[in-house]
Amino acid sequence: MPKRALITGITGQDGSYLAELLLAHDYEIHGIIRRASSFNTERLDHIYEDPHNPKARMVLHYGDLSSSEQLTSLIYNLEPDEIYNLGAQSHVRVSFETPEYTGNVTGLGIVRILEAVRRSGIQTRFYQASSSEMFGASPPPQSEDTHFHPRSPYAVAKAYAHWTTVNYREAYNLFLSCGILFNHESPRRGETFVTRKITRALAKILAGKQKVLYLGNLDARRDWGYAPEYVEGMWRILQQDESEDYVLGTGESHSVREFVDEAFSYAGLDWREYVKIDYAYLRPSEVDHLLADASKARQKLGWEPTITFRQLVRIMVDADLQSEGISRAGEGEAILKEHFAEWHQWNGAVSQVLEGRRGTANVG
Ligand code: NDP
Ligand code: GDR
Repeated sequence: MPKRALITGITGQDGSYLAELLLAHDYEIHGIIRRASSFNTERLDHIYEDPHNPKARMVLHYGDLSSSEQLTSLIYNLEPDEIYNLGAQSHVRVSFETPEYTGNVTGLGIVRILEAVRRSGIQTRFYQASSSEMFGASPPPQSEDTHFHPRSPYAVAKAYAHWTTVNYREAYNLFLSCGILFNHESPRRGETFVTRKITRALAKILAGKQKVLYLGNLDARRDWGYAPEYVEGMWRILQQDESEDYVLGTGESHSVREFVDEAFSYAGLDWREYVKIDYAYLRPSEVDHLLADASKARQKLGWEPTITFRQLVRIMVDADLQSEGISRAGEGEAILKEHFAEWHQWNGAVSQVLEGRRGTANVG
């Protein structure tokens, strides 16, 4: 019998990579998607299967983390072997404008799922997408033992969800694990997160469609890794004998300024001629420096990211140049071919998603 997984947030960056990984491991996948007035499944188009096909191994269901009606019935009816809770209002800056909504979805959503798991009595393994943002103002490096000091409504909501997961594990002896993931990026990263905003703007500047890139705080430092490697870490966390929490990150941090510099110089431009500061992008309270100590994951999961900061930038720049129809420098493609021969390939998943933004994988 193939394992059955339920994924919230399947239409997001991580959800789409995780779906690919689990399909490669022969899982049957069920994903929860939100109803929208336009297609919101473009990251899944390349793996979409017609639900009329009885052999389809990926099925999408409408639902929302702000309501338990669909979450509960799916958990009762599907009895998944594994549940990955990746759904969230995940934008930190936006959470200052929508603190109540963010608390409801990113925080309280977990209770809706865990109550269904507890009450149904099913034997499932559960993964919670916790975040390095929970460390906030705690000085680097940050590990599983570092004190949480959240600095945004998003991070407060994630800390609530994290401690709820820990509490349900201790109180009800359930298999519930949290991955405390540091920033991870890819060509599928949402366009308003800073890395993708930079690589996308760079491509548009080269295409003659944009003149200026407006950014906020260039001094913030993040530990940036490559997303497909992180979803593999999520999966490994649920394959362990014991449920525990793990930090995943590269152990190297760079400033936003360094990211801009690396991207623009790779494309042969001087970023100072194009970047301007817009104070609207500053946050009421900022997280200055995140740097992972992922030694526990290295030792217990055998997990270690291989894509470096420089390589990550090249992968993302190449992908955005390609989607603007500009011939790319080509290093990104070579890096991916070398590192991901099996389930994640440049000429399979990544480029198809970039080129085929059609949104055909609807369920209605
Ligand atoms: P994305 O923002 O790309 O994806 C978020 C997903 O959640 C989307 O599928 C989105 O659906 C869905 N979602 C949003 N609101 C709701 C809702 N009310 N009900 C149901 N689903 C909803 O995030 P990532 O893929 O980057 O991240 C995955 C998870 O990991 C998130 O929980 C994020 O907070 C967390 N995380 C991410 C890190 C990163 O660096 N990427 C680091 C640490 C944690 P839709 O497509 O319709 O918007
Ligand atoms: P982050 O990611 O807040 O770390 O959360 P983001 O890319 O939004 O910001 C990183 C840093 O860049 C600075 N910055 C800007 N950010 C954005 N978005 N837009 C700008 O124009 C800009 N200019 C400078 C920010 O101030 C910040 O310091 C991400 C999300 O994926 C979360 O869901 C996840 O939990 C954490 O990473 C780990």
